Amino acid sequence: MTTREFNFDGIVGPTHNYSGLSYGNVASTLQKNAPSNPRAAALQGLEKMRRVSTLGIGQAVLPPLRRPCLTFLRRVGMEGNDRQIIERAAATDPVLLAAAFSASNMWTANVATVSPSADCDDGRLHLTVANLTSNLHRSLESASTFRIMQFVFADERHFVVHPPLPAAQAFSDEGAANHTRLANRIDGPGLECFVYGRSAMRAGAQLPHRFPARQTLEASQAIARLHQLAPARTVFVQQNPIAIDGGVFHNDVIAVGNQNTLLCHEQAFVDQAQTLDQLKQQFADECGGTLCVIQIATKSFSLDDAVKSYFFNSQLLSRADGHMTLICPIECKELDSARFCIETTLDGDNPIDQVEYFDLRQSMLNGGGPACLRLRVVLTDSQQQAVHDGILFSEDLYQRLVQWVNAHYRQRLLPDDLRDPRLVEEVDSAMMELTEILQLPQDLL
Ligand code: SUG
Repeated sequence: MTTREFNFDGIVGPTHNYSGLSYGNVASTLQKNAPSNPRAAALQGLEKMRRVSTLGIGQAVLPPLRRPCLTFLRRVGMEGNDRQIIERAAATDPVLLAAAFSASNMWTANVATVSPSADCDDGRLHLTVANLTSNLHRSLESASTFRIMQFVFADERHFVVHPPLPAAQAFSDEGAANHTRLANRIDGPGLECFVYGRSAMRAGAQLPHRFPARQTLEASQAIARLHQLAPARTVFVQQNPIAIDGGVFHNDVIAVGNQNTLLCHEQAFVDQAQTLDQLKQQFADECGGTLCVIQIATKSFSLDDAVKSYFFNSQLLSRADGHMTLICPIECKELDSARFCIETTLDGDNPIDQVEYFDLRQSMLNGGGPACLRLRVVLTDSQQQAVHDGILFSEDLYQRLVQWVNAHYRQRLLPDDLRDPRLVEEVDSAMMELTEILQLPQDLL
């Protein structure tokens, strides 16, 4: 074994539903109150993990969080026993109930930012759990995620797990969805590119008018300090506010990078030409070699189509032969302009020579494509041994999880069903069994 990229995918939770909770996320808003199929959602995610693991990429799973989050409902004044709390929340404020039930930690690209040990001054891998303060339902993830990450990456000789940044607007952080690591060699030092939507303290920056900018510059800078990154190998780039207003609520909806390749839309960044030149120069100076930038022009692929198809939310993976595969959502196959982009990318002079399509519609309808469902973690040989091994993907784990999903998950769920007391019982028994399958302590979930 050598240094490898692992993809930690979130197992979609049994309460996956469409409550329209994410303003600025077009799919989430359009899908509000439609029925979801949690079983199909979880199986679609597992299918993708299975395929990725056969491409030679490391694959691991992260568990769903126990829902509803009753501690939250109690903190906002819903009193009584568990059942009464749910009834009260349903009667007084169903949005709070939906937040408490959300399965949103399935999008693990948002749960943390990870810097591999080759980039960090102390030679350990650093991981900062995201506070996700931009949306109420997502902010409820961070405390539990922190405990899970501390358990999974427990060995302090190899890993440093930082708690979420202070839960203030100035430090609003959405994790790896706004962070790309570029490197010439996977085990060499990389260029860490942080993309922010706004600055909390600096006046004068261009801002979106319609939708909120979730990531702040101050959060990204704090993470770079915590991770002990060398300033020469760290870049802070502003996301184009026009893109945010067009529904690009995270940078990974408009750009994806892998090793020496960056694939992005023409409208991804502020001062794009200058930004890309700077990235190329720093890459050459700090990583050695040439950064291959594939820029897709607006005239052949509109911002709207990028958001509709989620082409840039594809996973870009290096295979053992040195070439790269794109794992695209099936929606890309169904849109002429996206297909055209894929064909020209495959034909171009760049490392990408293969594409595979996946049906992830259940997640896509809430604004989460292939790349949203995974957190990338580059692990050295000895770090791989140190990670909790109950979550490492194998054919056996896949089979057990499929069986578990089929036994416990509903095939239809409406936001209105969240008040059904039987749902809580179903989730509890599912989570109990999952802790056994993944060899996790019972009180972790
Ligand atoms: O934060 N959707 C998620 C989607 C996250 C996608 N992640 C990345 N781009 N990396 C979000 O907006 C919808 C929940 C609802 O409406 O029920 C939601 O949270």
